[in-house]
Formats: sequence, structure tokens, C-alpha cells
Amino acid sequence: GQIVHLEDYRPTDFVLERVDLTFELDPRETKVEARLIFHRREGVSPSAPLVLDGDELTMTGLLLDQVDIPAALYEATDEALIIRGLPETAPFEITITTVLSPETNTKLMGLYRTSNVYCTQCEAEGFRRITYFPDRPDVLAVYTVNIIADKAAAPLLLSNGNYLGGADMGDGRHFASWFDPHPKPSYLFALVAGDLGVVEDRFTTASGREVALKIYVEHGKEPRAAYAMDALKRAMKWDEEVFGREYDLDIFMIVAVSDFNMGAMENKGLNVFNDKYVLADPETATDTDYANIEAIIAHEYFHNWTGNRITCRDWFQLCLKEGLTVYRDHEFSADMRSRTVKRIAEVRHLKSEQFPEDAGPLAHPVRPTKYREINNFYTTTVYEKGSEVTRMIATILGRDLFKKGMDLYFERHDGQAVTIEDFVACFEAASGRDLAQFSLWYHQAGTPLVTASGSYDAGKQTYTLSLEQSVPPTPEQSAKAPMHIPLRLGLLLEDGTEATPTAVSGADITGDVLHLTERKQTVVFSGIPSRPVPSFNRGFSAPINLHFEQGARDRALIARHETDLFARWQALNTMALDNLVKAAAEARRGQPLTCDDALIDGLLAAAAEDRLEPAFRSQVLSLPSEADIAREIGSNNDPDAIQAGRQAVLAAIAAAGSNTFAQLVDRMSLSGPFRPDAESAGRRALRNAALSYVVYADDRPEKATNAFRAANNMTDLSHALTLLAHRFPDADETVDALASFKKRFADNALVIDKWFAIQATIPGAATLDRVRALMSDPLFNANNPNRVRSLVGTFAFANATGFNRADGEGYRFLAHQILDIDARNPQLAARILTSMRSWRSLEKVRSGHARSALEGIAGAANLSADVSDIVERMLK
Ligand code: BAL
Ligand code: ZN
Repeated sequence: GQIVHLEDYRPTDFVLERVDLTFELDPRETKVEARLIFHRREGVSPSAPLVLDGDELTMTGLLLDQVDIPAALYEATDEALIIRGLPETAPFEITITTVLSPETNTKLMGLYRTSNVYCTQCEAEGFRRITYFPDRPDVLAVYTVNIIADKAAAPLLLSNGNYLGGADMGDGRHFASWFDPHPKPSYLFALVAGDLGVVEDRFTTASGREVALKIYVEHGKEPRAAYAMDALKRAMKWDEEVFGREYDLDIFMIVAVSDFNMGAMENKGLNVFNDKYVLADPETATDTDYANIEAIIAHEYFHNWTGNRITCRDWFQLCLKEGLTVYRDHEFSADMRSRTVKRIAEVRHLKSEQFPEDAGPLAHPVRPTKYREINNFYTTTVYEKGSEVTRMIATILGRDLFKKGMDLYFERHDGQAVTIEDFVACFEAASGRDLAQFSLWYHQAGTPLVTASGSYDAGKQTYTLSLEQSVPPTPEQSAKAPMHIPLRLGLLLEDGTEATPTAVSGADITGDVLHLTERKQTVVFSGIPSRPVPSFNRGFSAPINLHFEQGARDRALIARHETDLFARWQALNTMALDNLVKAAAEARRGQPLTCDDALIDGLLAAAAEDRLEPAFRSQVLSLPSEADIAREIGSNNDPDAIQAGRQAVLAAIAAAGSNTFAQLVDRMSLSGPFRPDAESAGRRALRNAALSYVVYADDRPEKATNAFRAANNMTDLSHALTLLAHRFPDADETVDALASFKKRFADNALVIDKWFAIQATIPGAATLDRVRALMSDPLFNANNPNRVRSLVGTFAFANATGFNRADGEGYRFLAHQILDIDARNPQLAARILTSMRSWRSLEKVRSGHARSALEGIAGAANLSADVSDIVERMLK
């Protein structure tokens, strides 16, 4: 693959007016006829050829206005079809016939088969694997799709838009036709054909349109789609109420498939989902699964406006649809559940996934300016940081002006393919604010660091904050300009109330938002009656690192009194992180390990505080992960020391809180039928967090075994199994529990994924051998992305001590796996390889092994563009 540069963007020479596709489906020999109506764009040279994209295509026919095109006038390569001698001004029709083999398409891009179902994945560049096409998001056209297939094998024939009709063909085959009136780019095309069960419902939009809702799943799994259907209806209603967006077709379909590279895909009117994000029932899905289903169903539905009606001009603008749509699904979940708890979960995810990406060799701007393989830019930076940037616009403008800007965006750009500049311009127009400096968030990679120090002058009753910002260098961006950082801030007084300054100088402040815009800024707050305790970055208003020397007493004050509940959690979490970093250093030096009483007191007080919701308290009890600690330390990391330090802190908390935790396990138990709502989930989360400490404090597996036996839902069951496996990996009780779990759920792939993942995350060097053995388990399936992710991916991403073995065996294992996976599914291989993105921050023995493993991958023959792009950037 060649490098594509944003600055090279120019519109196509030919305008595509209409697309008619006919598929004759066959597992090995699907015939696709594409009829494409084009005209030459005004001003384009009459000799300019038509250049269409292709990828691994076999073409069997090529016509211009129904007449064969002579060989001298076209050139078909693996990547392109170039046609010359086309009409100067008149519209013309190109007919292309290609033959595909869905069954052997293991890349899962384009048309492929999954459990005997034909399905497509076209984003970003999969459509060119179906036919030669101007496969880029700024080419919008109206599609008609005809599908012909064996009636017994594929009674169901689906595509985008509205159903036109169909008929029996009398030869064992039948056909169906679909018409999508909304012009769309090819990446939103979808086709599904097969034999599936369906769950049906209806939704009436605010303006009275009746929409048929259908969720297709494997036969027998229909009851497990009920929650997804409920989430869909709630999402449709919410988008009307909050963003004023209505659905625009007569039918909305979701198809769940078991082999899928992504989580889900927002094809117009026909979303295709990884079944992991559709199927749920209490016996097999955890509370996290339910929450993910709700969020992803909503996310894909919300794309109908942010992505489909208004799409991206080019793939550099991916965050235009993804960052915005993630922001929308975050807001939806916040309204459906607890806003504070949702925000905590978002920030945890951002810090554990996006911050490391932004601090390592794969760092890139939210709106990149070049790429080699676009599949590698579906990143947490584009998605999660992109969402945070949208959130900051809302924070800076305030709710009403943000809404005005969004309304303008929908009004101005409906039906267009646009850029981040177009998006930002809407908020500038709506608010009259200049967002030029703010836009650096799209262009400068790296997590900004804000360093703060404060001094109180009792005589003058002033508090002076000195703030300094810097953005670390990232690949190809060494020098950075200061950013506009909207920092929400409170000044707490000793009695827990909040100071209200009589005047502020040195920064613009709106409400509690301090606008940090200079490299260095000194802000003076007047009328402060006593030394205040600053609480920075309330609600995580800006995705930054913040350094401020703050004692445990001050953090405890915030944890007790902040009106912003997120900031309470943040104070305790920061306190915990400081302790864990210290404990890791002690472990590394072989010193006795310590844990501050202030941390223990703060955690236990919050855990026992009944006025706080259980889900919040469970978040307080869940300590920063080993990866979080490594990120905080930043360099020369020793995962074994980090783990030893963390375990010492856990043990200290478990011992000091044994009564509190035992009581919580009792008091948070639920009776009655399982309910997946946020409140019940919160009680389960707190109970399980407490149970973890109870088990941690005990040398024997009885309590975890009892919890395993007593569990009547997957949240509790998988938690108990995790406790057993992680704390007592070789105990008979664990062996028995793993065997009984496997036997009970052998037919349920999504649950078996959990069985693999739980074992892949058992801490310690011995797990690598376990993972190797599991790869030979009959239930392991190297062709199924979910299964590969659950074992290989989970091991590499989420097992710090197992994967980062000091002898480098973990890296060599992964390198071998990556090459193996790459031969079938490059996208999956490249994604799993990003687990090594922080290799340079390891101590030198490990980073040496990691480098050799990466060099081994880089030097292998026949690497895909996906993997070679990642490995080369990682080694640069
Ligand atoms: N567009 C790819 C899947 C998603 O972000 O919704
Ligand atoms: Zn999306």
C-alpha cells in the first residue's frame, strides 16, 4: 500500500449518478453485475480516464452502454480499472461483471460467508472487493440491489433501504430487490442472505412515520435479542428528543453474525453486528455485556445521521463521524444509566487505551494527515479522543449553543460528505466564537500535560494558580503550539464548601470552566477566605494529564465534599495511583511494601457510604490496573514489580476492610428475578468488588467456590470463576470450576470466549504455556475473530506479567501468532499487534526482546499492508 496524503485530496473526475447491482449468490462463484451511470465532471479534460478501485477481483465482463469495451481502451490491474475513450459530456453506463468466492474470503472484508450466511463488510475499503468502483466516501449514489439465491439455502435476502419486491424463479432460486433512496457512499452498502430467525417490533417516529424493526439472529437465539430491540427503541426515541433526529426509512434491520472484524457496522438501514453486541440473557451475558449492547446498538443507530446522512469527505475525516457518534452514544448511556458512573467508565477506558496510544509510536492526530492502511486508523484516538474533543466543544459553548451548532450542522450539511473544518465552522457560526486554537485538538497528537502549582496569600485573601501546559512530541510532530484547554475547576474550603471568588484575573472563566490558552498562565482568585483545595478537571473536562502536588489530606477533602461526584472518584483514584506507583518502586528495590492509611480510610469510607450509589462505590474499590500504573511510571517498567506492589496494596486494603467487605457482600445481594438495569448492575458490581477483597484476604478457595456455586447469572458466575482462576490457578476447585463452566456452555460461543479470556488473564509467567495448550483445545477456532481475540488478544492486551515475561517468550509467541493470523485476516492481526504499542516503556531486557520480536515480524515474507504499517511505525 502507498501512503495517502490529506493534501492530495481532489474530487473525482466523474460523477456517479446511479448504481444497480445484481448478485447471483454462490458460495464459491458469486456473480456480481454492477451497472454504474457516470458523467464527466464539468471542467475535467475530455481525455481523462475513469479510474476505479479494485482489490483481488476477477472481472469477466466490461461494457460501455451495453457494448463490449475493446481491450485497447481499458486496463485492469489488481488495484484499479482504468477506462479511456469515454463520452465528453453525456452520461454513460459502465457494466462490470465480477466473480467472487465468499466462502474463501477469510479477510472478512467485502462479501464473505459466516455460518452459512452471506454477509458484507465494506468500511473502509471493502466494496472494491465486490466490484471495481470509485470506492471513496465522497462518492454518493442511489443504489438498487437485486439478489438472486437458492431459496432453501437463503430464504432471506436483504440489502439497504426499502424492500421493492421479489419472486420465486421456478428453478429453486428466488430473488429480492431493494432500493435505497438516500444517496450513500459505497462503504455503507450491505447485503445479507441466508436462513435466520427474526425478532420484530415497530417504532412510530415523532412525525408519525411507521418503522418496522427487525433483528435477525441464528434460529433459536431470538429470545436473546430482546434486550437489543429494547435498546434500539430507546435510542430512536432519545435521538428524537435530544438531537431532534428522526429515522428516515420504512424499515430498520440489524443482523447478528458470529464472524466479524469490528464490533458492528452502520450500513444504511441494515446494520450488521458482531453477535457479541446483540445477544444477551441473564444466564449468558454479564452486566458489562448488557451495557455494551445498549451503547453499540445506539452508536450504530446514531450513525444514521452522523455518518450516513452526513458523511466524511475522505478517510482523514473519520473522526467526523466516529468521534461525534461516540460522544452521542456516551450521552445516551449517561441518560439511560448513572451519568457519573458512565463518565468514570469512559475516563478509565480513555486513560487505559487512548493515553498509551497517544504516548507511544502509534500516536497520531484525531484528524490524521496521512495513512498507509486506513483500517489501522479505527483507533481509540479517532474514536475516544475524538469524542472528548466533541465534548470539549459542548463544554466551551454550553448546552444551548452546542445544540444550536449541531442543528446548523444537520441543516447545512445533510446529504453531503464533509470535513472537520465544516463541522467546527458550524459551532463558530452558532456561537460567534473563534475555535481556531481549539481546533489544534484535531491536529496535534499527544496527551497535553498541565502542571499546576498554587499559593495562598492570607493577608490579601488571594489564591494564585500557576498553570503551564505542554504537549509531548509524537511521531513527526516534535514541536507543539499551546492548546485551548477547558479546565473545569472548583476551590474547596476546609469545611468542604466551595469558595466563590469575588474576582478572577489571568484567564477567562465561564461558570467553573477555566480557559487555559497560553503556554504559561497565572490566574489570581480574589476573595478567598482561607487556603483553598483546588479540584482540577471536574468531569474530566479535558483529556489531559495533570500534575499538581496535592497531599492525601487535601485529596481526602475532595473525596468527601466535592459536589462533582466524578471529581470525588478522581481524587481517590489519583491517591490510589500514587500509592501503587510507590509500592511498585518499593517492590523493585526489594523494600517492604507500604500502603498509606489515608488511602485505605478514603476507600473504605466511600465503600461504606450508603448515600453514594453502589456502582460508584464499586468504581472506587476497583484500583488502577497494572497497565495504568505502568503508564503513570512512564518508562523503564518492570511489570513484575508493578504487580507485586499492586498486590501488596490490595492485601492491605483487604485486611483493613475485612468487616466492611463482608458486610457489603451480604447487604448487596439481590433477590428476585435477574434485572439488567443500571441499579441492579451497580449492586452486583459493588458486591463483586467486595467479594474480590474477601477472597483476596483468604488463603483458601472456599469463598470463591461458594460464590461460583451460588451464582445465578453470568455476571456473578464469571466473576467467581475469575477469582478462582486468578487467585488459585492450580487448585482442584479451579480445575473443576473451569471444567464445569466449559461443559455447561460448550454450545454458546460468546460464553466460551469468556472461558478463554479468564484463563488468558491469569497473572504470571506460567500462563503462556496455558495459552499455548488452550490453542489446541477443540473449542479454539483460529478463523473466528472473537475467539482469537478472546485468547491471543486478551493475553497480549490484558495480561501484563504473563505476556511481558522477562525471557521474552510472550513476545515471540505473539509474533508467531501475528504471522499466522495475518495470512488469513490482516485486519485482525494488525489490531492484536497494537498490544505491543508501549514496548519502549519497558525496562531494557524486556524491551530488547520486544524489539527482536517486532523485527522478526517486520522481516517476514508476505506481510499484509495492515501488519507492515503497524510494525514499521512501532519500530521507527
Ligand atoms: N464504522 C465502523 C463501526 C462503527 O464505528 O460504528
Ligand atoms: Zn462508529
